[in-house]
Amino acid sequence: KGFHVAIVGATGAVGQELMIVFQERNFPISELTLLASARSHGKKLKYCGDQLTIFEAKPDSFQGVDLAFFAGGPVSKELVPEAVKRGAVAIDNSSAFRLHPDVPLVVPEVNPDDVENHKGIISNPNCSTTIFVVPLKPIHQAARVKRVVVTTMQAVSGAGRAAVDELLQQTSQVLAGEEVDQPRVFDHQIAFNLIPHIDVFGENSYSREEMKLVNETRKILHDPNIQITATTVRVPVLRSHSESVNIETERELTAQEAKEILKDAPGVVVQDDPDNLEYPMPLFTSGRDEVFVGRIRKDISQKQGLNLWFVSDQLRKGAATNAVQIAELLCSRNLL
Ligand code: 11C
Repeated sequence: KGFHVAIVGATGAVGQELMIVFQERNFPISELTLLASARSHGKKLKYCGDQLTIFEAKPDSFQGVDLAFFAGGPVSKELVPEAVKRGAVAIDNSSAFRLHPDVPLVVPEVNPDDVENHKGIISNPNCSTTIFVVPLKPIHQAARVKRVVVTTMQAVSGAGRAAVDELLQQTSQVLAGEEVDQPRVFDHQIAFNLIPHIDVFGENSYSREEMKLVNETRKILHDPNIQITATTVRVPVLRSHSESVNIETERELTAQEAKEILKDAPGVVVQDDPDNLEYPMPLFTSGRDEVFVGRIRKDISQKQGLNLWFVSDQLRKGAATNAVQIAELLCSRNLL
């Protein structure tokens, strides 16, 4: 026996990845309803050998659905409450409800107990936050993290399938010596460039993506005092976000101690042997579910400081895998 599952945003990068992760993890599904915008209504997608028809997502689409996965985007705000009203539990990958006090924001390796009090909605954090907190939590537990300076290098697929096409198209145009088309997804050419701007800027001059790292991390770690400052950068990488992380802890940790802590941490793979050219890179983390950590070293500018490098597939651990892990957690605790 399984659940009647719906995916809202089935045609997008995260929706597609959800379908792969369900199959890989053998998630118990008795019926799968694929929902998307009106544009995709009537199209078909293959799942486990069957051709499934996509329907336009509407409030009544959730009749009889046990578990609704929202891949992200503005549609969540309206349709997540409609799904819950009809008896579904919603796992939402949009930013709409993440900071709401009644909505748990969950990374199963970090704060699994937060699912206990859910009221129908569980939020999946922003991809850069999920990748950030998986290794940060064990260090926080061991030595209390006081302050973090993080710079992200985010793959274009974080902005969806059209962004991937834009990078590929611009790259081939540059290589062919042609004029590059006017960008549609990003504000500037992304091929052979870096853009220090993800999501809109707020009044404090930080972008919304940067403030998500601050506010979501505080909520997940249950620590409103942790000081975080972030710069988020879009890079011409197809898949996997990277993060350069400087941590100041209350108790001093040696690099070796930090390495030992991270080796034992759930969801983390330490890949740190610079002499043999071993460090995490997006080319090799894509398609994997763990957060890879390397370049673990003392911050030579302060005693309580460490520098680290995190890389993880943001469509997997940063989105689809984390959402399915939340669903597995709900099943194992009889919370569905
Ligand atoms: C990106 N992190 O890489 C963004 C995408 O709040 O779920 C996800 C935005 C979010 O562009």
